[in-house]
Amino acid sequence: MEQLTTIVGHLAPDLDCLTAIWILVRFGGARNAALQFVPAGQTLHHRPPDENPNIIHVDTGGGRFDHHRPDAQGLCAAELVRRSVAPDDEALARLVEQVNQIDNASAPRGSQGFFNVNALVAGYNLLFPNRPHHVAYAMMPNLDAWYEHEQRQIRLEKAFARRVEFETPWGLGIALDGDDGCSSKLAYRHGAVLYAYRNEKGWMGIAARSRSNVDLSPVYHDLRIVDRDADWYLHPGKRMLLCGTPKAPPRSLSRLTLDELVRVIQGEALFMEHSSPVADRRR
Ligand SMILES: [Mn+2]
Repeated sequence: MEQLTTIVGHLAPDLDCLTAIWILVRFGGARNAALQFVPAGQTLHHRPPDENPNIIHVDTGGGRFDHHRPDAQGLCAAELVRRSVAPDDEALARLVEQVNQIDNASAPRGSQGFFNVNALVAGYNLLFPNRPHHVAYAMMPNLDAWYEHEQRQIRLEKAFARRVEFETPWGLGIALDGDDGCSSKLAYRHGAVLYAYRNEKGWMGIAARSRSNVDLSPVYHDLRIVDRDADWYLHPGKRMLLCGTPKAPPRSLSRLTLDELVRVIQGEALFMEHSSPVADRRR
């Protein structure tokens, strides 16, 4: 029978404290831990912080998972817990790196007006001022979702190594096969003006940089000829051309390969249809 763990954080828990608790619960085998909250800096029942291995203090009490001590400058409680519990988890490292920047107030400025994860935590503390454990439980699925996001970023970056670069009338195009379909930002950062993808579900899309003069109307026109049964959707802005997204799963998938889509973007659609209609070749 597992000894019940108690995790102790501080009142009005902040992002760092909440992340430290979440890591212990999700990665540290403390799934059924009880949560306690004390005034910041204190410990449970004023005992030494690391006296009982089943009572774990985070972000308070001056113990091993509290960064408010001289030898933990520049760290945060979540980082101390991460190093101890899951040092090799890349997605977690990325998440905690951002928590650390936020906690040490070195987050990039200029986005103060936008709602962010710190504001979310503040909102939960406003909702539950006397129930810090509610704040902690409310943040768990948010941190889970953040972790999923970081995992996908890593998958996208790995997939990006397999990218195909091609010429378009507007500049560099990048095509990517079999990814999660959302690495347009990576492509733009790499200098592309246009990004084409096909994911493992067969959903395809073309996206162009927002500050560009790309007009995908002619590509849409050609797709309606060579890929006429597919559910292509041209966004009113003319810079997005989609056949299947999680928001709008297609009734009818494209029959094109990614290479063929690239050729359509490059204006070779007529040639493709002339030589042998794509739909017939696929059977
Ligand atoms: Mn704190």
